[in-house]
Amino acid sequence: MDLATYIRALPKAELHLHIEGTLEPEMMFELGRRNGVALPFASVEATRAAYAFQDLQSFLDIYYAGAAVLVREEDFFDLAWAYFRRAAEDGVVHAELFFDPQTHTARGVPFATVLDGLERAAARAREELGISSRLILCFLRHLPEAGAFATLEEARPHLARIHGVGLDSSEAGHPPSEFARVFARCRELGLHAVAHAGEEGPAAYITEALDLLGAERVDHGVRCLEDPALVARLARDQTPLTVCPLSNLKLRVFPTMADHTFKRMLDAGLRVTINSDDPAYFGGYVARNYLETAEGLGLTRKDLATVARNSLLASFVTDEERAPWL
Ligand code: ES4
Ligand code: ZN
Repeated sequence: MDLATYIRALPKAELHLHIEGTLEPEMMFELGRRNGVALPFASVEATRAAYAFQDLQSFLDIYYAGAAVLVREEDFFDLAWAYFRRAAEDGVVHAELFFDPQTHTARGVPFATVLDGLERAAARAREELGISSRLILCFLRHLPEAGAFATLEEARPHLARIHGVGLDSSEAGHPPSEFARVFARCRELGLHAVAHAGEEGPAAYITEALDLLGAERVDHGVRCLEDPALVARLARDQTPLTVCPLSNLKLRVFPTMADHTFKRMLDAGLRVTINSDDPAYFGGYVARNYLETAEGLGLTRKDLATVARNSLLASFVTDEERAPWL
């Protein structure tokens, strides 16, 4: 069996996936036409050509511009349904999807429109593809705490449909501490908590995410190796880290795959997982992330099976739901 086939056959959970980051240029143009939203690109080809990023911010500028074509419930359905179909091909049995309500409500799209479309796709994925899923609402950290609190208020009537909260967008200069109060409120409401930390920001932001936000998983977390005491803590507690190797290359966190710290993190006994982040922008869905990481860092099939198993253990499903996958 070749390596790509082996990887696809591993049952895996995808835990770090921004649904807005699965918007392929073809769909971007189709929805733009459908909704009369003009795009800053001349064609699908010109769009792909513009995906040469310098850093996280240069990506986010394009990512938020693209998301403007998402207007109606069926747009969110089409987006998420396309993702689930693609994920099924990669052997994903469970997905925990991030969504960024502020990106949409700021344009006048109702919170419920976003949620209804995503949920309808999730229900169909469960039924037709056998993929279970959860929704994780992300607060945009480049916006003030008040915006996060306002978003939580909008989410309140829908909390039965939202499993957790996360923190994303521009990391540098936006430490987790700024969102400690809103995360405390979310945890009181029974929501799970995760946060992007240690992607471009320092290891200290990972510690803050754990101590001040109560993060149960760290999204990215690749800069943890800069703090040996933090690594020891993450290993002791088996805190899951949702690493996104192709994202890290596209956003120049590491110059080449050979420079990526994933293998060192795995060898340090950390509960690392592999995820696609924003696959339409970063050049690969989850199985390609596994494959390129394995090829670049010499991961064995046993390593890859450990990583896939980590993803199932790190998901927010109940032990009952998890049992058949393990
Ligand atoms: C993101 Cl790669 C990444 N980092 C932070 N925030 C994000 N939102 C979407 N993709
Ligand atoms: Zn991310």
